[in-house]
Amino acid sequence: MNIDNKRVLVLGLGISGVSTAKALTKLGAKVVISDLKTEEELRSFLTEIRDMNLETYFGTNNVPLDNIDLIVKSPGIPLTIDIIKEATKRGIEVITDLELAYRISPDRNYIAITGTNGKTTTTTLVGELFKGCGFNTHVSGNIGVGILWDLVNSNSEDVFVIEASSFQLESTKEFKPKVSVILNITPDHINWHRVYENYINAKKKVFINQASNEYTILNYDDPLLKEIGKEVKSNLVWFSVDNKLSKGAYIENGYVVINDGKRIYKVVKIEDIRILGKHNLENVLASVSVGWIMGLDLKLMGEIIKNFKGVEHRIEYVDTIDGVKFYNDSKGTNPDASIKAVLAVNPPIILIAGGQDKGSEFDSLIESFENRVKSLVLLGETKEKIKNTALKHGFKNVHMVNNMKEAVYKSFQLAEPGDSVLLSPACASWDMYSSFELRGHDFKNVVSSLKEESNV
Ligand code: UMA
Repeated sequence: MNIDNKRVLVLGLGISGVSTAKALTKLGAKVVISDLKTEEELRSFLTEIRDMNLETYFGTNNVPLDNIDLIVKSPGIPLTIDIIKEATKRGIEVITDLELAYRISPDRNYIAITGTNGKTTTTTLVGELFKGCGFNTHVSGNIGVGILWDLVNSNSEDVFVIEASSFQLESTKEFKPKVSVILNITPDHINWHRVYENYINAKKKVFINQASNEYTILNYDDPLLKEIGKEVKSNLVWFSVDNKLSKGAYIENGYVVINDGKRIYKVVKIEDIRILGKHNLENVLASVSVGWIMGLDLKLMGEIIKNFKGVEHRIEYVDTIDGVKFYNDSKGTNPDASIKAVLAVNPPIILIAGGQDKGSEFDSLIESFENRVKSLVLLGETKEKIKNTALKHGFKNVHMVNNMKEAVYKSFQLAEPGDSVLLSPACASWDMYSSFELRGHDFKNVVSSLKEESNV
């Protein structure tokens, strides 16, 4: 796609908007920017693009659409807002940066990883595998600086490991990676996608355009993905924690192995893997499958996996105070992610949960408590909803708090030596914070002040 001299509206000036505006300017497009936030609120983002000659609309998304050739929207902006509806009526295309990256350079080594949970850990680990095996690698998409700025500063043989969110995938049309991965699918972002089916369809777009010279990697243990596998037209590769496969990645005699259909290769011993929980084994199996398909050295991959300590805000060990261990799983932004954290951390657990209401149900989370979670400390918009679900299931040890400081102090008061305090909200952060990262940092800061106070 030739973008030179095209008039492109970049809707939303967050991380992806800045990356898109910079890349489009470099490619010779005439860039128009719009964001609902004011210039003052966008100051930190504007410093990055201040020397560029851009037409700007702040505090509004009402931009005159005459002469706009294309709209690239921030992934989180819903397709239902007025300007997008008007653009669609006029036949102006609305896409996300992921689609634009593909259209500008369709022949790149794109590896796109999606799923409800585990995306960031898997994307990061796959990035480490390629880097460790000597490839010039860009880890981008839902993490990093935005794919377009990476793309315009890359070489044709570079590898792009992309964390693809359902928001990004929803607005793709032609996008087609060399390798796609879906880790798992459970209900999430229902408030944005309106119904679960739309969310599933967005995820399927990661492989839907792929053909016989490309690869799709799916989780054999996920019943929905087993069904979805029937729709795959590229080379389908399965991975499984629970089953032995005639071809693919799985667990055998305490090792992660690859079966290429003729021989079985040991990659890494399970006890040498540092990231906790069964879900992380799935992430390792998916990562190993990508590496195998792309011809990476299996032994070297094993060494890299042994050294991989995981990602911040994903069941991240924070500290121990008076024998109580604290874990930050702020990225546990849906019930399924939090169930995985509850199953991974050592019980007895005091769970801190609650946040923005995405339309999720919390029954399965409460059911996962069994003998693992002893107390539930709740904050945020969903605290009443989660409390009512807990009581319905007969779980009565529930404590309501107003902020992170109260949550951490209350949890510490409820804990005994040997217990684990786990922040895994099962909800988005956007009711109290601008990102899950800030929520996780707040948790870690409060834990650190608690430690200082208890050492006095
Ligand atoms: N805005 C408008 N009009 C609207 C709505 C929003 O102008 O109607 C503006 C907002 O004021 C804001 C901008 O659009 O200034 C968009 O900001 P954003 O934070 O939504 O987007 P980015 O900063 O570009 O971040 C996005 C991803 N955010 C979302 O998908 C919501 C980031 O994922 C991603 O890291 C970044 O692009 C780089 O690619 C975050 C996320 O939470 C981590 N993702 C969700 C998740 O992981 O569950 C999908």
